[in-house]
Amino acid sequence: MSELVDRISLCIERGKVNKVTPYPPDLRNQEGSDELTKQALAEGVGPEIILKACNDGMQRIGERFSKNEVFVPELLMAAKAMQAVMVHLEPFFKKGSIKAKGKLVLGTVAGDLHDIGKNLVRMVIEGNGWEVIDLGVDVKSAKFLETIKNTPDCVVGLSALLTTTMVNMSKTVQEIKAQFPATKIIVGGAPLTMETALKMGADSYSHDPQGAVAFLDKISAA
Ligand code: B1M
Repeated sequence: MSELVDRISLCIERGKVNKVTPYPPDLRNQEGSDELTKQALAEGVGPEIILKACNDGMQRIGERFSKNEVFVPELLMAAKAMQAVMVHLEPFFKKGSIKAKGKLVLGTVAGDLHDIGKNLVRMVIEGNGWEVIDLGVDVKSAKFLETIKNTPDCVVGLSALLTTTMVNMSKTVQEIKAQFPATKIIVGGAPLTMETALKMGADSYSHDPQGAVAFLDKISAA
């Protein structure tokens, strides 16, 4: 079983999506993250274990990218392999209650195209009974402001993966707080900390989806 999980992790790192994709050439005709995830779930491997293996694979490809051993195309293939896994994991995260506890307006901030983490956050939050309005990636402040205007009492979640887009996140937080001071904002993403989050004016920060759920549930209980 652990061999299967290790193979999924390797598929993420190497960007192997499924058996028919020719990339990477040395894994040609071998099963990819798609088939292996299906098989692992059928054999009773928990979705959290699969997710952890994927994150480890992402971590390794990220480190190799930092060392200039791989480049953007390899990152893109890793992202594709991860998306193939998420299709299978989504139903497990989405098993939630029926009546929504509240609404979260979620998006990756302007200039930032990373959405794997944001999509995971969405799945876990939806699975915990919140309705999520997902604005996607590269979301400008104006789009957040317009959506908040049309969604009274919503909470806002912002994601950023780049050090450079933290500036845009900060700008978005400030613009939201200027127009809608009562709107609660939670931010997340690898380059952030609670300190940077509070400094930009957000109400909270979480380094994982579960922390975001805890924050939202505290708001809905208040
Ligand atoms: Co890029 N990338 N990337 N990338 N990429 C990183 C982030 C990087 C750390 C790689 C590295 O150098 N080691 C680096 C950023 C360095 C920095 O600024 N600190 C980097 C870079 C530099 C870039 C480009 C600039 C490369 C270039 O073009 N030269 C470029 C920027 C494009 C842009 O956005 N404008 C770029 C592009 C890409 C791809 C498009 C190829 C692809 C993304 C595809 C996609 O998302 N659809 C990509 C990928 C795949 C990565 C890595 C390898 C993996 C990211 C990921 O999906 N992780 C990444 C290296 C790494 O992270 N190890 C890297 C898995 C995911 C589950 O984790 O996203 O952290 P994460 O989400 C977590 C938490 O952060 C948290 O919960 C999630 C689930 O646990 N979280 C929240 C996230 N949002 C939250 C919100 C919350 C709460 C928690 O509340 C609202």
